[in-house]
Amino acid sequence: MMYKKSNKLNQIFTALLVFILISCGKEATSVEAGNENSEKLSGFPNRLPMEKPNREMSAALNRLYDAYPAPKPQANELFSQFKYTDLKGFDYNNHNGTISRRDPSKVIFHEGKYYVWYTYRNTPTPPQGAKKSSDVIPSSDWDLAEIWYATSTDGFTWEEQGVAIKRPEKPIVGWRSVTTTDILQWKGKYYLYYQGFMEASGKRGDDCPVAVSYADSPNGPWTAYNKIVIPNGAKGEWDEYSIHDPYPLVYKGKIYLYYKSDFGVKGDWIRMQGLATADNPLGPFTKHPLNPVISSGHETSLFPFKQGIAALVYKDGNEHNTVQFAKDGVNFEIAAITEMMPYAAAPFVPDAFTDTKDGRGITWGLAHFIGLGKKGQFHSMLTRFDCDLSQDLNDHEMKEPRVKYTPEDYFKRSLSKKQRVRIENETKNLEK
Ligand code: AAL
Repeated sequence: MMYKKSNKLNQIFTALLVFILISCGKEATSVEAGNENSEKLSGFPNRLPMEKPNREMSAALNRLYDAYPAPKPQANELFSQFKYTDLKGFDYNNHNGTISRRDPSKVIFHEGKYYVWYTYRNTPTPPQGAKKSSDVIPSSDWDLAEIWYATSTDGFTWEEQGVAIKRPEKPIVGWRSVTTTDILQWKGKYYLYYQGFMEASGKRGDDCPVAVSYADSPNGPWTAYNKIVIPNGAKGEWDEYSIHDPYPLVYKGKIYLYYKSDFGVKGDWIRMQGLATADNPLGPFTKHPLNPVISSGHETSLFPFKQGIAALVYKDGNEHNTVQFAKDGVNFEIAAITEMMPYAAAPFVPDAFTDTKDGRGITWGLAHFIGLGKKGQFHSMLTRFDCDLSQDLNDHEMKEPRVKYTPEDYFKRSLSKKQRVRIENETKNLEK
């Protein structure tokens, strides 16, 4: 009996040993599959390799490794969700359209406070269009505007400080409106670049060049250079009419000023981004021969990232809703696809002006929401966004690719009357 028992136990022990060896073997195969020797498998491995496997793959799988910094968003340093917070400290006259704040500058930190500059419009009426505009009636949300600024100790509650750049006297550049500014720190001085309108926006288009003012302190006083510093392009060139959204960084020892232009025809504007570089903040600026350098976007925000420059490209063009990267600051590639991107994002970029060779990235900034108010009360307001596009943060919530929407978020985007009529007609045609 004992022999039988011990024999039985031996059989069980042997079977158990064989099971363990087989399962270890399988585990090794599947683990190996996740590593470099996946060619032993006929199918793509069941664990996503983090390095490009040595095997023939489809265009999509090759792109996963060749086009993006990582094969999944959770590991992609240039992918992020965006979250938003309403700001405290700004009054909008009950959102009746007479006060607007928009197109904020990058945020800087100086002597314990954050600073931001922005387009400030305070007019007796909301915008009335170019035909009805006058010396006091704005044509657009950014017509008859000044550049104001605000400070904050926490980035959420802001204290408006008042005007930084007033509209100069006619015919000085910007006499009609000074808008859409951005900040540069260079050799201990501060420079505000801004769009200088010499006619009400919308007469032909949104036509303007870029001007600049400078100061020894972010609190001013600001001295206007009173000359056009980024001129419009030559007749027939892509940036002939508008130089918008000036966005200076310091890169490769120079001022890299990115900007947008609207071109094409009214009602079918194409928007792309250009680059102009200079050794002196007051110019001369040299436009890059490869301009436009970004094929899409609108108010495009950029920041030093590793050895290159990253860009938040949203709103317009084939490549809207992308984060892009140029390892040379010029030739941008798509690094990530995302959504609910901040409008006119104005990030806090600690190394925007340090001529860094290892840009750390961004985690927050200001932006704007446009088109607020009831019909005929068009205005905009500033907001805060947060994200994880930083080498120094690993916020899993921001790296989650799924943005949760409610059914109400979808139903808000209802069919237009024209679309309903089209659909009804399609149904009627079926019955004939
Ligand atoms: C903004 C920017 C520029 C345009 C207008 C005000 O979003 O692109 O500044 O001129 O719209």
